Amino acid sequence: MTTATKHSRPAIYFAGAIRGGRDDAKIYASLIDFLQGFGQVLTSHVGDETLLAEEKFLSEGEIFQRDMKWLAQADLVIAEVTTPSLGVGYELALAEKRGIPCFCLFRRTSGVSLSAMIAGNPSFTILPYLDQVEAEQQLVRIMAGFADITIP
Ligand code: 6K6
Repeated sequence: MTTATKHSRPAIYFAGAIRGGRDDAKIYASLIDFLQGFGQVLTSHVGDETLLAEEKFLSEGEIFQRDMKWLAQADLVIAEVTTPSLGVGYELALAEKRGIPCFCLFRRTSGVSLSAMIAGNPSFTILPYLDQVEAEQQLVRIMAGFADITIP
């Protein structure tokens, strides 16, 4: 388990595919909802199913600058990596370089072959899961390392 400074509301950068594909948007939303019980999710819009329609209100440069500002504030990154995404890969690489702990949720029955650049990177903790219940069990264990909570 990663040793980290514990906060009452750790800042969580949740990463999930946007232009990489929105098939898992509902899953992201459920995971974000759950994580909000443990800390502040800086990127809750990643689970918003209307996100792509709203993109026109921000330039790509503004989206990039805003996300980079949030990443700099993050205590940890939790990425759902089942749907491959260039943006998520970029965020993970940057977080790794900055020493921010990264956890990658991966749906093990998806039939997707996870990139070796993620699966083979010892800096990333891969969290395989089947469904929301299993993902939540994984997340409780992770968040216990960052938030002032007691696991029953
Ligand atoms: C809606 C309203 C404002 O901006 C939007 C849409 N675009 C994005 N908004 C926020 N974060 C984004 C946006 N596009 C990509 N990202 C970041 O890259 C997110 O933090 C995701 O984790 C990741 C997704 O990358 P792609 O390559 O799948 O788009």
